[in-house]
Amino acid sequence: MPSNPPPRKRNVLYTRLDTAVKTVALVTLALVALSPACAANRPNVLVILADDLNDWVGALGTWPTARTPRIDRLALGGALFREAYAASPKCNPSRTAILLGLRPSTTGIYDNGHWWRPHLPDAVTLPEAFRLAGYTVAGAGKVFHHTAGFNPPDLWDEYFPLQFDDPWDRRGSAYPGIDPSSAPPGHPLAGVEPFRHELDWGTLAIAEQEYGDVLSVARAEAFLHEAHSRPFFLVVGLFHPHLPWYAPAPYFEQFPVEEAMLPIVPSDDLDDIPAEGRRLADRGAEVFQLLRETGKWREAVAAYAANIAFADGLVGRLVDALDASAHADNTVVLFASDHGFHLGEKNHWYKSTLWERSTHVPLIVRGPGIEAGTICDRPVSLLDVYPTLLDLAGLPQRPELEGTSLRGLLEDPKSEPARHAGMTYLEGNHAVRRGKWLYIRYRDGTEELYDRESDPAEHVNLASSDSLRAVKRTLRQLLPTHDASPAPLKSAYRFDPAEYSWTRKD
Ligand SMILES: [Ca+2]
Repeated sequence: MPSNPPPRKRNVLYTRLDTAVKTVALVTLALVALSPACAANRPNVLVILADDLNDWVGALGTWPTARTPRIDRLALGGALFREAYAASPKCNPSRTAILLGLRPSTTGIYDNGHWWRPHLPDAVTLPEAFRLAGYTVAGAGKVFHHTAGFNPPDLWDEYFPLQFDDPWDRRGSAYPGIDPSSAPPGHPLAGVEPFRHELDWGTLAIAEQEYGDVLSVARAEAFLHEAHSRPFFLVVGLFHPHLPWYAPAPYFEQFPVEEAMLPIVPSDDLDDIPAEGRRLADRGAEVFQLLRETGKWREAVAAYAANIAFADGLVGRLVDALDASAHADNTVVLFASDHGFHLGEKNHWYKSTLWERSTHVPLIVRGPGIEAGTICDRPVSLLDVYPTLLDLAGLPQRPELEGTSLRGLLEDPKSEPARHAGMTYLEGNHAVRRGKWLYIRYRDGTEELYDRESDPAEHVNLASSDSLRAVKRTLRQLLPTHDASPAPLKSAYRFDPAEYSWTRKD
C-alpha cells in the first residue's frame, strides 16, 4: 500500500481535559510511543467493519433464515456479544462514535451531513491512539463514512480507500456524483421503476475480484502476510451489505426469492407510536411502499441476504489470511457492523430509527486470552470498542472516551448485570437497552417502551402503562443529560479534496 505523509502535529490531544491531566497523559503517551521494545510485545489488532449489516447473522439466532457461516466461525473462536448496539443508526454518526469513542450527544455529529474532522480537529481517533503508541496503522475500504471529506489520509501510515464498483461515477469529490433520476445503461438491474439510485440490486458486469470490497480485502490480505517490525493496527471496512445491493451471481443463487422470509408488518404498527417516531419511520415508508406495489419486496429481501453472504465470505477471507500468517496467535480480531437495517419492519426501509432492527448489530472479539465460544448477553455499545481495544493492547485508557472496556465481560460474560447501551438519532432523540427493555424518548418528551422478551418485534408500545412508570423512570435516568448542538452541516464549509482541508464559508 502507498504510504501517506507523517501525521500532522497536534497542539491539543484531548478536547475536554484540564491542563494538568493533559500533561500527564501526553508524557505517558510519549513514553509509550518512544518505547519500541514496549510496543513490540503488544498484540496486533484487526478490526473488520461491515456496513448496514443488521442482526441477520446466524450466530445471533435472531433471524431463522440467516446464513453467515464465516462470521459464525469467527464467533465460535472468540466472544460473541449478542446484545450489541450501535451508538447511532446511520453511517457517519455511528462510525464517528466508534472511532472517536464519543457519543453523538457529545460531538453533535447526529447524521451523515456533518463532517467530523473540521468540527473536532483535536479529537484523537482510534487508529491515531494506536499510532501514538508505536503501532503501524493501516486502513482499507470504508472506515469513516464513505463520501468525500470523511477519511483524512493523515490518520494512517497506509490507507487504501474504498473503491466504488457500481456503474455510477461515485469516485468524484461529491458522491453521489450522479443524477439520481437517470439510470446508467442497462440499469436498474432489479427492474424497480421509477428508478432510484440505491434501490437496485443484481450482479454487475465485472469479475468478482473487481468488486471494491474484494479489492480492499486483497490489499488487507497482502498486509497480513507481510512481516511487520512493529505491531500493527489494521481496519478493513467492507461496504457490503450497504445498498445498492450488487454482488456476484453465486451469492444471489444461494437465496432463492421464493424462500426469502419477510418481516411481519402489522398494518396498525405505527398507531401507538409518537409523532417523532412516525416521522423517522416515514423517511423509509415511500420506498417500502414502492417495493410492495411493484411486487419486489421479497426479491429485495433475498438481495439483502445475498449481499450479507458476500460480506460473510470476505470476512472469512480476512480471518483465513490472518490465521495462515505469522500473526495468527498474537492478533486481536474485532468484527462489527456500523448499525442495522429495516426491511419493512415498522413500515420502514433503510435505517435511521431507534428500534432494534436499526441499532442491534453483531459484535465479536477474538484474540489471545479470550476463551473460544464465549457468549455475552449484556447490552454493550459500539462506543465500547475503542476502550476495549486499548485495554486488550495494554495501552492506557483515554479519559475522554465515553464507552467502557469489555475486558471484564470477556473474562466473565455474566458480570456487570446493570449494564445498558444507549443510542441516539438526531438531536434529543435517545434510546436505551437494558435487561428486557427498550426505552425510547424523543426530543419532545414522547416515549416508547417495549418488553423485548414477550414482544421481540416491538409491536406493542407499553409507554402509557401505569404499572411501568417506575421502569420508565429508571430507564430515563440512563439517557444522556446533555445534547450538544448539531455540528455545522457540510454546506458551512468548502472542502478541498486535493489538500484534504476544510474552510468555513462564513
Ligand atoms: Ca452504514
